[in-house]
Amino acid sequence: MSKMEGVLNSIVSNRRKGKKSLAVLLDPDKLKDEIRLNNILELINQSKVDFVFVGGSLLVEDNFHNCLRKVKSLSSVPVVLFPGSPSQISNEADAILFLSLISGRNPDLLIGQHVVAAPHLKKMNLEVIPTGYMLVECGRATTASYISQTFPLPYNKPEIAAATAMAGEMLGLKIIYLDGGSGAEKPVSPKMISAVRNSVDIPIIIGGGIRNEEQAQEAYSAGADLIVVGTAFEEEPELLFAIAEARNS
Ligand code: 1GP
Repeated sequence: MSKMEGVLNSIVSNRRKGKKSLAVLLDPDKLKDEIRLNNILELINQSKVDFVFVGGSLLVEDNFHNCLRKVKSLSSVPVVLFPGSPSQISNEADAILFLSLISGRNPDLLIGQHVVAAPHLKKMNLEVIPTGYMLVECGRATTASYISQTFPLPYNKPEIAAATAMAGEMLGLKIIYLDGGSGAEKPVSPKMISAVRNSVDIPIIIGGGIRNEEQAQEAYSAGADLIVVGTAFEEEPELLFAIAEARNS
């Protein structure tokens, strides 16, 4: 991605070319150890990941800005904020997913926190990407569903996911992010991904519970444009090389 192109344009143009993308999610709370962070960034650079997402539903360690600075200084991969709250905003990143939690009915996460964040974002040089964020029940309660105080979409109801994504696209959102939540027991089902794929034209991000190349491949084949891997990468960073391969197969 060139600096001028922007993150959203790059995802959209990759989608048009049929090119799949991969993002790694870094949780700043888990990256306080500088040596570990340096090693991880080296792997990220070598594996040619397309984006680094930074954020978390609940951050308690006060390491967000430090982590961002490190990532920006040691890697040229575009950095996208994936914020759990308006406190996770920084000019150091390239873009922010401006997440509206459209699977839930918590007004604060549909529009409330956006009102708080908007005047700050307006003054910043950060690309804002309007994102329809949908939490999906994937085997266990996750921090995201607990903290958001919302019911995730039922795992076996692709038609609800499709209708929700359609509404998000009609409201003008530019990307749909279907997320089983960090550490989900299983990934969002290929059935649900294809139902959403067949219902909207905008790019689809899939994350939560993707732990190997096969699961990544299934998500891509079902229609994901970009997949996000967090927990599996934290547990076994080298896995990234295999998962990155799934983009091209
Ligand atoms: C969570 O989609 C991300 O919001 C990544 O999930 O940590 O399970 O890979 P994992």
